[in-house]
Amino acid sequence: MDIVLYYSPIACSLVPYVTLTEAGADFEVRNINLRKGQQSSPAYLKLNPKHKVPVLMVDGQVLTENVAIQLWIARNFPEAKLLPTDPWQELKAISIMSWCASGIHPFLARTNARTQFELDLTRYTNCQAHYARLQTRPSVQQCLAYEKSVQAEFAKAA
Ligand SMILES: N[C@@H](CCC(=O)N[C@@H](CS)C(=O)NCC(=O)O)C(=O)O
Repeated sequence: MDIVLYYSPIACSLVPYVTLTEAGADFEVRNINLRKGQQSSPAYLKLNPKHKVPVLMVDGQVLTENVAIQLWIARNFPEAKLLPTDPWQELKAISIMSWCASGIHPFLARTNARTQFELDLTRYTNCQAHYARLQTRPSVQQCLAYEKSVQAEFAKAA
């Protein structure tokens, strides 16, 4: 299976980067520089007319939207147990992912444009604990290291 992830640093494309890594998938990453508007190039718009990352390409077929991409990864790498096997619990997990995609993400995207995420999270203790747990995952550490390397590469090219 040929898996390609279109990815940008500081963007929600880190989600499939992490889950593909958790799944042990062999995947190629193609970097998109959002600041340079590469998501609006004619070639990229053919892949995703919504001019967004992530895009997952599987054997030449294009899938967009993080929730769908997460479901594809979970279904194709069941041994990674990315989603609960109990049907109701699976739906609960999809419900949370949908809330992240349709509720939280659009808000953060607007906030990011104004303030670069300068949010005070002190009173959100569950959120902070979740963030701390995430930092301990090797897949997340790998993704953050990759993110830094791409940022450095983009800065050099600027
Ligand atoms: N609903 C989409 C949102 C994707 C999205 O908003 N991606 C942002 C980065 S986090 C993007 O590519 N923005 C570039 C643009 O809008 O031109 C998903 O869940 O995959």
